[in-house]
Amino acid sequence: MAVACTIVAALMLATPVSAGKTVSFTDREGDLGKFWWPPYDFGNHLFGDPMSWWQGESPIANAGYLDLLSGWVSVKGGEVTMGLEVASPLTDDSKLPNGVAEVRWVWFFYLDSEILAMTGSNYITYGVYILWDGADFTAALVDRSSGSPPFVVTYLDDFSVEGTVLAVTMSLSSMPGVVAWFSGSQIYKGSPWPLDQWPSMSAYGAMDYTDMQGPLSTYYAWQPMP
Ligand SMILES: [Ca+2]
Repeated sequence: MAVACTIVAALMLATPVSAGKTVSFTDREGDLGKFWWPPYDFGNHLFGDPMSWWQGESPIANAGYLDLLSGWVSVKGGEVTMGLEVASPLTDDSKLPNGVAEVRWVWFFYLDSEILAMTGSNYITYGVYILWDGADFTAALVDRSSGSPPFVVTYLDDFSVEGTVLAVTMSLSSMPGVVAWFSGSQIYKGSPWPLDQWPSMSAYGAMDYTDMQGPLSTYYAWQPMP
């Protein structure tokens, strides 16, 4: 009986996998505003050495909805779904941290397979964003394949923010040739840069980027596409 139950459970677990392909990651909890440096000396920081972007206890550091715990990209048929799980739920009562104008949760997609070895371009050809100005959530795909602004911004209807999970679904054909991705959360004080322009680092804060995974050979923790 126990064996039969095990087989049934295995079949049930196998079902979602056979319905599509997924690549996922996990990330430390409580690491907002910290960057876990790669295994070589970079700016005098060695692997495992968390560098904080600010000093002391900032209210931003308590915004758990910016703290990534896991994320994934799934491909099924012609659609790609990307998700992020964060540490604290987003509710009707959630507020932006003091002094923050906008929050962005992002999935960056790359065309260059060499990026996985950090020998090629790190040009972010496609970016998918969920944006929150403290009142409304929107989602958008930014296509920078032209190489120069104004870039093509497509607002996406098929997205969700439910508790601790944010997700976006869109056509995979909107990002032809992508081979790698990683995720992060960002804050903007003052005016966030317009999505159709080059990213501006002024007023920008990188809150949480994917922890290094597996062989720690890259600056960022790029994942392969499913
Ligand atoms: Ca985290």
